[in-house]
Amino acid sequence: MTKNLDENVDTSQLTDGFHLIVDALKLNGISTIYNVPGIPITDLGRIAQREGLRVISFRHEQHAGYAASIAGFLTQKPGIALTVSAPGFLNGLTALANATTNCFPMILISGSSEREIVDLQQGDYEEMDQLAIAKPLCKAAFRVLHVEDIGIGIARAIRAACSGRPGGVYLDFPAQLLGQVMDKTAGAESLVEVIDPAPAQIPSADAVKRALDVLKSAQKPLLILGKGAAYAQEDALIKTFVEKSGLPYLPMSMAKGLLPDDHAQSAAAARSLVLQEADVVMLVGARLNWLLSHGKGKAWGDAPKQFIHIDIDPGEMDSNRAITAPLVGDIGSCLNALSDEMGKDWQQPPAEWRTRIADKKQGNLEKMASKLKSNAVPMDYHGALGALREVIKDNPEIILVNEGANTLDFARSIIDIYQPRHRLDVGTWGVMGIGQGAAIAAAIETGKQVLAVEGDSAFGFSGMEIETICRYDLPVCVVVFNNSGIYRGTDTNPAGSDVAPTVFVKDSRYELMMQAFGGVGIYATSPDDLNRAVREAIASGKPTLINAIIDEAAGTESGRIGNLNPQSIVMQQASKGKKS
Ligand code: OXT
Ligand code: ADP
Ligand code: MG
Repeated sequence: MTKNLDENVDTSQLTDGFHLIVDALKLNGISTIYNVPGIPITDLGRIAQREGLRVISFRHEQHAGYAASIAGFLTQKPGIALTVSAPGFLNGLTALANATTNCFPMILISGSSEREIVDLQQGDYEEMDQLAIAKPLCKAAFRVLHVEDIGIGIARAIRAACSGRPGGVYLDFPAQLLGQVMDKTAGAESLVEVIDPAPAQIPSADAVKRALDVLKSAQKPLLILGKGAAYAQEDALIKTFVEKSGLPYLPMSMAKGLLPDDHAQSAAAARSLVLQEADVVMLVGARLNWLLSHGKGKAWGDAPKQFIHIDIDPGEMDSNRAITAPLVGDIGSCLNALSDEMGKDWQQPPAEWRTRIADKKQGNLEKMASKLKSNAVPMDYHGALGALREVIKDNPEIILVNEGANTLDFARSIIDIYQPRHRLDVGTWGVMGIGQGAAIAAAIETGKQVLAVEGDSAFGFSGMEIETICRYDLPVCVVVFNNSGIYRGTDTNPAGSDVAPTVFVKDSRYELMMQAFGGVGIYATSPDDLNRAVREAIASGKPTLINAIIDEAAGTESGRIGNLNPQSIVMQQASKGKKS
């Protein structure tokens, strides 16, 4: 069926790899491609744009990849990243692996070099066995060699990305494939529209009963909502379940806003207490990984616990702790089944437990409220974030993007989120560099105003993408928390003239970067300045970068996860010696 180019062929009856890829994506409801052009995929981007897809070109593939993964998280459709071969592919691979780790559906499409030359390792242009390299880093990886298989290849990629636990998929399109031609009608017939890419997974009746029995036995129940719950887009059902059950809940960072953070049942401001004292913990779309201290140790206290775990992936059960009541299925089906079974005899959690949480919460909220009033100049984290907290409170439809160490950890507890999927952050890997990619995808996919709050180090990983923000004139306001360094700007080097490894150029004028591309750049030294500048950015919707000057000494090493830095007796003795 595949035809070679021939001057005498009637080309009006032919199609080619380029067009079939675009047609297959369109047939499956894909509307945007995040890419960096170059050999061999430049024309693919051009044709996609001509055929009505939105093609957003980045300055670096990693950020196109992060954008695609966030598009996947926000829409439940695989975000598409498109890269050139070897180096472009490798640049995109970090984002693909990150998408898989975070359970976001994404497809990385890369052009690749000639198979015959690559396999004989004869030194082709950008030679690399990309399929083999991608395989261990993603959920599935496919290569298409024949133009008539493009439809099936894209269908397999979509299904693999979206079904079960979502993740990243690699799709390898050798350059030759793009130029292959075939009969137009046969080409159209070869395309596949994926029906029901994420089929419901209904939990067994036994599992539902078991979970409910355990939940009913609880004296101190706790619900933990993770970003899987945010991804599931069962917002109304989750809210109804939480309110009907009366369970206190903890939102993981990207589940904030699933219910508004000021909800009476939120136990976020009593986190340590509820983790330590709960006797039954029900996890909904959250893993017992490092972010939850693996469900054991000091953070979880000594009280014996039973776990109920709702997850679409059966392999997640018992991964860190024994799960008394595994409930395997999609969140919608599981919560519907639980709600049906709860019936009229459901009892609210004991009043004593609810009061204990409310008291602890009140204390922490009051402590926080007084710190947020800080008007210090240079700003501390509470003063600066207190200003941003008010902006989000007044504009709850804004999507917050957040990365950094102190900038991340303080913002997570200070800035309340009021709507589902309105907080995007560093996710399961704590990865720096998601900032601009996530902001761009959020603006493109939702059309909403985005506020990206980033440490100065975090910003640096994707800083050049502010040109992308300006080029597409996106309503993104980036606030760089400038403390002249990673964690702090105060480290010194006792041994030489180089600056300490964590310190940056002092008094950096990040706002001028935005001005260089025609956006608005503002220098802000006080919470009032910051408040005013962000509100102006929102009112104008213009690309804006605010350089927010933060006290160099205000942060702590690694934010709230300093305990994860390796310790040694030798280091401790050395630092004791230094102090004495
Ligand atoms: O209950 P207690 O009393 O304990 O109190 C808790 C809550 O109850 C309370 N709370 C509240 N009180 C009042 N009101 C409200 N509303 C409220 N809400 C909560 O507050 C406390 C704390 O609550 P929280 O935050 O919920 O709980 P906790 O204990 O912190 O939670 C634990 C965790 C683990 C869930 C949480 O800490 C978490 O999610 N952490 C994520 C941390 C993370 O991912 N960090 C990023 C990585 S750090 C590091 O690796 C960095 N690098 C290296 C690097 C990376 N990452 N990537 C790449 C590609 N290359 C290199 C780098 C380079 S960070 C970094 C740059 C840093 O420098 P920047 O300049 O960017 O940033 P700055 O630090 O600002 O300079
Ligand atoms: P967090 O970091 O917020 O704790 P995780 O990324 O660790 O969240 O966990 C998300 C979990 O949600 C994953 O284990 C994933 O399998 C699960 N998940 C994703 N989508 C669904 C869904 N529709 N139904 C059930 N579980 C889901
Ligand atoms: Mg910093």
